[in-house]
Amino acid sequence: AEGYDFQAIQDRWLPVWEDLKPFEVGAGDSTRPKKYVLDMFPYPSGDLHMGHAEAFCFGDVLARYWRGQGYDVLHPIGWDSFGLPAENAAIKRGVDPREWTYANIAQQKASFRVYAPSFDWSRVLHTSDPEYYRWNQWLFLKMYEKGLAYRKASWVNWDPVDQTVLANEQVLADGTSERSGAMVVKKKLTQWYFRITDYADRLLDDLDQLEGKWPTKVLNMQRNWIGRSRGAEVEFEIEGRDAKVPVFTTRPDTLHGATFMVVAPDADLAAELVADASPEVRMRFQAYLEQTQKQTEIERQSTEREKTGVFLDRFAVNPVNGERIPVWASDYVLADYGHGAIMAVPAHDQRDLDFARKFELPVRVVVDVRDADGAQLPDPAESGLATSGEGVMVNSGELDGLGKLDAIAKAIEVLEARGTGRAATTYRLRDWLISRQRYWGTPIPILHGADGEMRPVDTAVLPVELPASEGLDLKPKGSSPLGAATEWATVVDPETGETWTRDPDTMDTFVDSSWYYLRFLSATDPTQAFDPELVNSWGPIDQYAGGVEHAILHLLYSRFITKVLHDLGYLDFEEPFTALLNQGMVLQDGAKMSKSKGNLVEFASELQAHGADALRVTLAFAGPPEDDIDWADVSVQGSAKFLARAWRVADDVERDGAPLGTDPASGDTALRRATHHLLADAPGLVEAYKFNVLVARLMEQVNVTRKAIDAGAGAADPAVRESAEAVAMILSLFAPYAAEDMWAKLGHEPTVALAEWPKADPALLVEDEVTMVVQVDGKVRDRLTLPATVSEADAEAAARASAGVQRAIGDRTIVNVIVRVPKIVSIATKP
Ligand code: ANZ
Repeated sequence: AEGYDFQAIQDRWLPVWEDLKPFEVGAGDSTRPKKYVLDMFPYPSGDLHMGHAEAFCFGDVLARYWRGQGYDVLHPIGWDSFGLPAENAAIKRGVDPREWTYANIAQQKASFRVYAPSFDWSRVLHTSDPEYYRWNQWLFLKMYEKGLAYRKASWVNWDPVDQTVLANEQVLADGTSERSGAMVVKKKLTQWYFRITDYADRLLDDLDQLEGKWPTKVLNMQRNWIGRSRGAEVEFEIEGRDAKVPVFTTRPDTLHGATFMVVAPDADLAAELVADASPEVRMRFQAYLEQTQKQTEIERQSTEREKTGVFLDRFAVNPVNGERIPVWASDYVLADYGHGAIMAVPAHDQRDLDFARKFELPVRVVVDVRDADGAQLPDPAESGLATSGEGVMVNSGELDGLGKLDAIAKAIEVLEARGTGRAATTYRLRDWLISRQRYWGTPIPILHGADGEMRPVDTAVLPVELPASEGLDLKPKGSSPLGAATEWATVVDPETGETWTRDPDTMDTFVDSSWYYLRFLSATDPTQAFDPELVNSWGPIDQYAGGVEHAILHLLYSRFITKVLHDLGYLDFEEPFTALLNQGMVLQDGAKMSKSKGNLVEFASELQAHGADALRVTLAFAGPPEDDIDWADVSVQGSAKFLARAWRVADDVERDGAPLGTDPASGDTALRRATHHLLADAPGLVEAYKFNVLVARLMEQVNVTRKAIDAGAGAADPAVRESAEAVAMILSLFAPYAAEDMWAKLGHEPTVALAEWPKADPALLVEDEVTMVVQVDGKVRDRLTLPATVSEADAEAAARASAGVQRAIGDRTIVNVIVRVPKIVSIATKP
């Protein structure tokens, strides 16, 4: 027989699997329990890379595992194929984004086939197919109908390089675009939004259900992103203005200490307040506004920067004490948080104090804050340190003497009684900006009338197909290229003869990926987005796997859309992803791999050189899946050697082993124990994502099996066959080709992937050896190490033979022996 040859094995099994299609799940009429295992679908930006190799390896381990446990497993694959990179690449190379995209998809598909994740290939979807994005449009119209999709003019994040609007989530902490790296600026545009803020509470509260099933880090990132703040809304009268101005505060208890008001320069309110001011004030304000617009949100919130601002020459009235307080504009107040205006309490808020000291505004202490020794903290006006801690209220009328929580409750009560405020909650979360001024996306199915009227496209005529890119200038310019596709954009109503214009914008691709997991249940259904019955029987996703880069955006949007579809009556469940595994990154020499750094490990060449199995085993063995893997530290050759060793065990059994179906009971007990311990431990290891530990256990098992072959009756021992079968089944999670070949050598039909794992025999799991105590007349005289299965007679004999016991008995006569195997032997004597 030849040795282990990964290439020959791949060539042998790939066609068999393609023929068998073992991972296609049927119409759902099986009575077996179901698991839905999903890997975040790839973006077709080229061939697959090592990051894909890792992510899809882990997702596949889980999918294959559940099949081995007797589940029907749905494990589909699709492509997230709309989006900017396709368009940018197309612009650069002058090719059609469609062609570029589908060529990449074809390449990735070909690589996947060899890499062999256990996908159900009958359900493939591409979000850029009209058959898919038609349902994005359907979803949009459902949201529009419910008032959850709306248009508004607002300041948006503008990427001056890509010339497109970005969601807040796409602006990095340093104020640059996640896509182009350009410094993001603000621009006022009319855009489409999804009203995700209506769902803020549910999106936050339901995270508690995912505790222990999602990484804690991701749960916290979601919580911070939603950023719920509880407090009050307080209405301030502004002299010379009819409507009162609301502010949001988390500290209504400090209202008596509010000595001025600050408005965001870029809030509409600021412009309105200076409209009738002197030319000098207006000019100063205008200059300040322009300066503000150059700052990023991060810079504006920085506590390091010296405070700046302009007095608006207006006064507000503090509703609790009637005091007249000046109104300023400053960039540390953000236009789109709370109400874009604040009551400033300099004694107890550091930003306000810095501002008050800079512009010489009054500071009034209203909370008596003390240090640990009970000493009063220094006056903030002098120390420059605001006292934000807890204390007892002072200078605050009816609040005096109260502690923080009581004072907050009382303040809200007073405000409510006077009709000048109420309890309120604010969120950091903003509505989801979904329109993009780019070509390669889902057209927004809205028509605009000459008079500005909007009208949804009739769902019966969906999809609104993207026009061909030919003849369109795809270069970013701030308005969608689709606007120039005149023929496409112009729609004449056949009944009225009126002319309507199509909305030229396309949807954020996060819309596409927010519900794709539902489409896999009905991937080819031309009549509906998804079949609610199928979705409810398979969903929610039992196991989701993918990169931590999606910890906020994609997961939040999917959770939101799931809740919307639940509310619309389509889904029984409200959370899409029951469990989440985030894999680490594949690095090289401690750094992220990239072409420009020259440290790129090409997936295709690794696959070519080592084969799918060795790559997958290497990725699984490298460490806990959540950790980063440094490709410089791993040994693919080591994995290949292990696979060869495992394969040779089956090869030996094929030649000289016990025949298929031999009862293993007569086999070597030590080897059987090892096998059954492995079978017993494997499920827990997979479910705890300890894939590396399980691979190590497989290595151990192969070693003890080899030793048993060398030392004992060769491969003929039925315990060797039993071990080889267990190894093949468990190894199939990591090395499907080698495992299949072993399975065939062991006399089984393909495929090992559908073989149900045997349960461990509890009798073989008990400890091999135990410590038995021997007492003489109630005193412990010896401790003996004996097999756990020792017989009563053998136990008694061993006890009597013990030197310590014999010494204790001496010349006395034994009158009684009580044997309780395997724990104790108790001997009674008399003189
Ligand atoms: C008075 C006050 C007194 C405040 C005090 C804090 C401490 P979080 O917790 O982040 O929600 N604020 C409100 N709207 C703002 C805006 N648009 N831009 C900048 N700051 C704004 O913060 C809420 C607090 O941030 C609010 O409570 C308000 O200042 C400020 F001792 O009101 B506070």
